[in-house]
Amino acid sequence: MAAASPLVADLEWATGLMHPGRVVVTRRLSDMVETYEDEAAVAAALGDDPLIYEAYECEGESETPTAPGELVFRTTVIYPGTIGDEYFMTYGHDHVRPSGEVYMGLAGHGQIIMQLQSGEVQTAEIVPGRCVYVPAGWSHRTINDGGEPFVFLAVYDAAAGHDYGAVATRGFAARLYRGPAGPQWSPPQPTTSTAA
Ligand code: PAN
Ligand code: ZN
Repeated sequence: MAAASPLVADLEWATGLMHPGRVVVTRRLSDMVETYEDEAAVAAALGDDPLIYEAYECEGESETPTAPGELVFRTTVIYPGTIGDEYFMTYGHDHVRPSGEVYMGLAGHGQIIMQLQSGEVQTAEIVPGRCVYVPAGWSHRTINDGGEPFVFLAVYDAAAGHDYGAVATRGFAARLYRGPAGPQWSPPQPTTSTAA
């Protein structure tokens, strides 16, 4: 197999846009109605069909690599908003080929939920500059619980593949709601912070 070519791109931290870059994911509410619990709120919001999130990759002279051993880097912007009491979030997925991933916050405020097949859940807040390692085998979803676009960078195995089936079937074991005192996990999750 021919060697992949080096890629160079500039990131706009506030928007996630890459230069040169291209949109690789666009999800509106109509693409993910089953994600939200409040069916009446979904039905009411479907008229406007809000843009929930987009993802970008850089555009090089060659294709995005897919070979094992190569890496892909991608930015995601989740727009601010709620459907009922749930914040705008990504669909969430598993990697087809078990492989880890590094997330880094660039702008805004969000949270990530990670879940093993056993049902064990871990959550973490993501703020600009914070890195989260998602080990192999953990399904993952990110949520914008702030009032600004939540932007992050993800770096992962080019051969990882994205499997949305398990998340579609069993969802995640915890949901993040907009509560009177701010974002609230149900069931409650321990507050995660960086190691001291
Ligand atoms: C991310 C996600 C991105 C969009 O780059 O693919 O945030 O989320 P969904 O793939 O769940 O729609 C990542 O985790 N890549 O592996
Ligand atoms: Zn992933």
